[in-house]
Amino acid sequence: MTASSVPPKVGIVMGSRSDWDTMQHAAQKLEQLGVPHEVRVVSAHRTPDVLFEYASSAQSRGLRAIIAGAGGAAHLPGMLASKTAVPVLGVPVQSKALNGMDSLLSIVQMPAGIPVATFAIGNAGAANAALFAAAMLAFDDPSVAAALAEFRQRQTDDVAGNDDPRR
Ligand code: RP5
Repeated sequence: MTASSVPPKVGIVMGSRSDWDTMQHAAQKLEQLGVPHEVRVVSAHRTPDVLFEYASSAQSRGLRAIIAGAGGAAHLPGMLASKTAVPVLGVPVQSKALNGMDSLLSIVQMPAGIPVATFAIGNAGAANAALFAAAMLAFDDPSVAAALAEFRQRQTDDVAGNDDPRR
């Protein structure tokens, strides 16, 4: 069974199709680790009713984490978090006008009471949000724990095996 043919445990959502270039890095990591996930475009300001429905049904559909990427005035992660108890991991997408500083500050500066875990701007943030979601699931999913451990070991071996930058 592939990760995409079982009920999703992680939702990847983004404010626009234009965010996919960034958010595909989260999907790739979850795919590699065998974490069942879904991908949706849900816009806080263009499709607010879809956002409310997505967030309010997330827990009952079995989602254990939502990775939310948005750029500019990036209110998607905070609005999702306001409507669900499922942990929201925010990814600031690199915007054209302000290089993602706007996205980062919009996501990270949540007032006390509704937390959003915030990751780095861009591709690294998307990949790390997926690794973080997998680490959350790994506590009670031995296959995800094993995949994560293997990924980290491979990464360590790759660096240790190529430690002379001239080669
Ligand atoms: C945000 O506005 C999206 O998350 C995206 O990063 C940004 C630009 O959206 P598009 O104009 O490319 O659809 O809502």
